[in-house]
Amino acid sequence: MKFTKFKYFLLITIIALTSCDDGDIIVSSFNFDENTNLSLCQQENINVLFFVDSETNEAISFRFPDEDFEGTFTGLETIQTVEIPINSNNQVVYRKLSASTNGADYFCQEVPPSSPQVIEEFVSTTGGMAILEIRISDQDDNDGVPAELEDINGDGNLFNDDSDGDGIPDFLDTDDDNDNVLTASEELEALDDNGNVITDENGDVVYVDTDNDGIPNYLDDDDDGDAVLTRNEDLNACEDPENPALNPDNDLNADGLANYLNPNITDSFEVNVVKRNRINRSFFTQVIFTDITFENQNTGESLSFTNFIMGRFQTSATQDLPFNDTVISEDEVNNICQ
Ligand SMILES: [Ca+2]
Ligand SMILES: [Ca+2]
Ligand SMILES: [Ca+2]
Ligand SMILES: [Ca+2]
Repeated sequence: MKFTKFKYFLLITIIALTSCDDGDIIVSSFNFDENTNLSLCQQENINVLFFVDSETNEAISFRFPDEDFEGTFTGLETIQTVEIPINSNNQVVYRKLSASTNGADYFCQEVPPSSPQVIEEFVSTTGGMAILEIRISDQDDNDGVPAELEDINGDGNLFNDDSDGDGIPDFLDTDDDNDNVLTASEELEALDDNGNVITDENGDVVYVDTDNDGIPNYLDDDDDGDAVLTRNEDLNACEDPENPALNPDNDLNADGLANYLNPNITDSFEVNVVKRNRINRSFFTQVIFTDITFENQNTGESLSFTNFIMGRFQTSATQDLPFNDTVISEDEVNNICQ
């Protein structure tokens, strides 16, 4: 038999009532929905998404071997749907337990503990599909420039603005001009003589533009306009050759100003690499099963669902962009001091 998520609570309640006539203690509800907060644990290459309801002592888990499940998050650009067939390797297990348990303790070990006891168990049979819809719920470079102001062409699409052409859109780029001075250190608000923040005709903040070339410093790869790239005004980059600093901001001249902001100092040292672009991203994964059948391990009774929503899994990670081999390696950075 098949029924939708709207009906399964009612139907299982009927089963429960019917079964009680036989003297069985069946109290399952399968009461999970899109807001059920799932956790993930990993054993070797096995992933387990799980949830334990501490009030009803119901536990649901989805075990699936996938060596690179976390890699899905690393390379994710917008949204991705992962489909996993349900079979003897990829199983969904529903359990009613005799007492409460810490889900991580219960699921994240090779052999589940003998206590609490399993009162009732349904295991998925072969057939049907797990659908993991993964999307980015939050990402920002937190560089101090509001995301809407990093929409340089103003078309409402944050992904097609890449001022320095490094493949990382400005709103995710911690160094928007690739000059090795992080935007967070460069996007200084311009102040008038009274110390008030200057705004343009739209009311937007005006940022400091040292060489007055119309390009604010955080988007200008030659901030002082002396024809030496800011990235190469990093004379002390190799003070510690094992750990190149990549920071033009700490090359101060006698007046206390950094060389890259002083057009009278044009000494240069070639630095042909850029800092890593490291940001925090959050992900939201909705876990749904389609055309899935569960079998009661004691009675053999089966339950089928057209759509069974297990819940949602949320995680966040610190990641280096862009997601290809143009990410600067430690070797490349060290080579500038050879
Ligand atoms: Ca940025
Ligand atoms: Ca910069
Ligand atoms: Ca700059
Ligand atoms: Ca310069």
